Amino acid sequence: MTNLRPILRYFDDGKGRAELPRLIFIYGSVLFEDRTVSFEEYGRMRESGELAFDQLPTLEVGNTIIGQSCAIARYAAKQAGLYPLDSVQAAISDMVVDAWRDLLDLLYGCYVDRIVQNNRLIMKMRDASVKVERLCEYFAVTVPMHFKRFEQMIGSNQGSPFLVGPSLTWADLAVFDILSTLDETAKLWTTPSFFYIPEPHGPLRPPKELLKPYPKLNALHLIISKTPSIAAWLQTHSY
Ligand SMILES: N[C@@H](CCC(=O)N[C@@H](CS)C(=O)NCC(=O)O)C(=O)O
Repeated sequence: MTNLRPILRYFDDGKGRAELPRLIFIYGSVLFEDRTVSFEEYGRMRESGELAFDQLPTLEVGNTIIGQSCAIARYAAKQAGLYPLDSVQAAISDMVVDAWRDLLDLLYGCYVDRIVQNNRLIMKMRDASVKVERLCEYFAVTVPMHFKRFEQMIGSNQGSPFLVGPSLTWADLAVFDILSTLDETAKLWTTPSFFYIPEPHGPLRPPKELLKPYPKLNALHLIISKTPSIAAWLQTHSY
């Protein structure tokens, strides 16, 4: 029998690459199952070959396993009615979500190296001092470069508070997700999580002023965080 609700699977250590599909499903009132996977369980799943590209997140839709966070989010956006129907607007929204993924890839890249070991592609943790050095560069250069572009996109979108077209799309939720992740008050920087660096090198959190220069992004963040379904989700699942 096929499962009617899609099942999203991800590690149990926070938001990461699974939060965008979650936000899209929640915003669009699409029912889904949110399952956390322990590291032991992940190892077993990887060994059995059931994971697309050996990684998480995955989305199980009926008998099909979809991998890759952008593909999962795009499927969710289509189900939620948040994927633009116009081809050009769709491509622009894809561009924003690809940039969201670049930002996450580069953030994860501050913490881990991907290497081949025992004939397997694995993630190897960097030393804490290297993590700190890379994160400082990420906050100083990578984030402003991307945020400046997002801000310009809203600025040239005919008075709309959103990135693409007149109404909210999955691209806005992607930018909301990365803004929330990079908020210096997010608890993921100071409590045990993938992004937490313990003493003596940490905890390290994004600089206070990181999000200040982007009034349109901050306004977008406010609109989304006040949406009742998202506000209710964040109350029990804060960043
Ligand atoms: N391009 C993939 C990357 C997925 C990815 O790197 N997943 C990580 C967790 S954030 C993972 O499964 N790591 C386990 C491993 O590779 O050992 C996506 O966007 O979904």
